[in-house]
Amino acid sequence: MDRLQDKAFGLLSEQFGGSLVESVVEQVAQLPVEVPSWGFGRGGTRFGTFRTGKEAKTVTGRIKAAGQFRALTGKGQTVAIHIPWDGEKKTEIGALAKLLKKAGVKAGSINCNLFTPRKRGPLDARLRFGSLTNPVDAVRKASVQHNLDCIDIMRRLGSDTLVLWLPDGTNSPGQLSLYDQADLLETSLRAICRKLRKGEKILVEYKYFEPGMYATAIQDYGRSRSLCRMLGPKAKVLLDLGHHAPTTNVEHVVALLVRGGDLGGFHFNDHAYADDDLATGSLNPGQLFRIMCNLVEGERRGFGDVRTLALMIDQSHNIKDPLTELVESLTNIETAYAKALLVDGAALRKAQLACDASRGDAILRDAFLTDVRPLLAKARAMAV
Ligand SMILES: [Mn+2]
Repeated sequence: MDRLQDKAFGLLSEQFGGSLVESVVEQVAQLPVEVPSWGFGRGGTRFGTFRTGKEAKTVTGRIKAAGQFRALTGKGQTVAIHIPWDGEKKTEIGALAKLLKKAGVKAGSINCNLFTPRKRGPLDARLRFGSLTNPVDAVRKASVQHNLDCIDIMRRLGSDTLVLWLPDGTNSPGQLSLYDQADLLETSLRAICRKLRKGEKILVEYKYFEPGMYATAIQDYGRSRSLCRMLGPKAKVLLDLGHHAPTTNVEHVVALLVRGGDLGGFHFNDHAYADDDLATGSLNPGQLFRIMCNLVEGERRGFGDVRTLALMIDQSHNIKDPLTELVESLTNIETAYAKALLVDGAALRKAQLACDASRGDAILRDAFLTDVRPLLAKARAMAV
C-alpha cells in the first residue's frame, strides 16, 4: 500500500510539479483545525439521544478523547470549550486546565451558553424570552454577566477567543418589537465587548431560524457583519455552514466576508435541510471545495492568512462514533483545502478575464477531480 501511495505521489508531482505538491503537503500539515469538546459526546435531536455507552459522557472523557484525536491526526491543537458544560466554578476551570494539559491540547474558543435555564439565579425559564435581548432587566444583565464571566475563564485557560451564538429570537410579531430587539442586542453586545483587551476577540455567529421560529436577532451574515463593524476590530463574523437558508451561495458569502476583512472563522459541518450538524463535506464536498477555493484566492489577493481564521468543527454525532466522525470531517476539510491549493489560480484568472468560462470551469474541475489522498497521507505523517 505504501509503495502504491509513493507511486501515486510521484504521479501527482509529475502532473502538478514537485514544488507545488510539496508546498500543498506542507500547507495541509500546518492547517490548524479546532475540535469542540461537546463533539466528543453523543449528539441528539429533540426526539432523544441514543447512547452506546462507548462515547464520552463527562468533561474528563471528552478532553481525553480530544487528546486521542490530537495524537491520531496531529490536528485538534485547540479544543473549543463550552461554559458551563465543561465547568464554570473556579475549581472546575482549574481542573479543566489540568485535563487539557494532560491531553496535550490547548483551550480554543470559549463558547457561552445562553439557552439552558440554570437552577439558580435570573437565567431561569424566562430565558425563553431571550438572553441579551430579554426585555426583563435582570435576565438581560445576567446574560451579559455570563459572557463577562466567560471572558475571565478564557483568560484563565490561556485563550483569546469568545464565541457568541445567540439563541434569541421571537415566535410571533406580538412578542417583542423588532426595534427593541435590535436596541437591546446592541447595548448588551457593547457591554460585553468593552471588557475585551487588545489581542482578544469575539466571534459573532448567525443563524436564520431556531429556536426562534419567527424573527432571530442575528439572522444572517449581514446582521452579524453590521454588529461586528459597530463593535470594532475585536469583533468578527463566525460562519457556521449549517446556518443558511437552502440555496444560499455560501462561498459567495465567504468571499465577501474575506474581502471586507470581516471573517473571523468557521463552524464546519454539512446539512441537507437545516442546521443538521452532519459530518463536514459528507454530503456536499463540492461546496466545501468552492469555499476553500475562495479562502485560498483571498489569501493570494492579500486578504490575510487562512491559518489565522478560527477553523472549527461544530457537529452533532447522532449515529456514528463521535471520534471517528470527527476524523472523517477533518479528512474532508483537508481534502477540500488540498484540492483548492492545486487550482492553477493564474490560469483560472486568465480564462476568467478572457471570458472563457468553459476553460475556467475545466481548471477548477481538474483540481476537484484529483485524488489527493497520497498527498494527505504525507501531510498526516508530517503533522503527527
Ligand atoms: Mn455553530
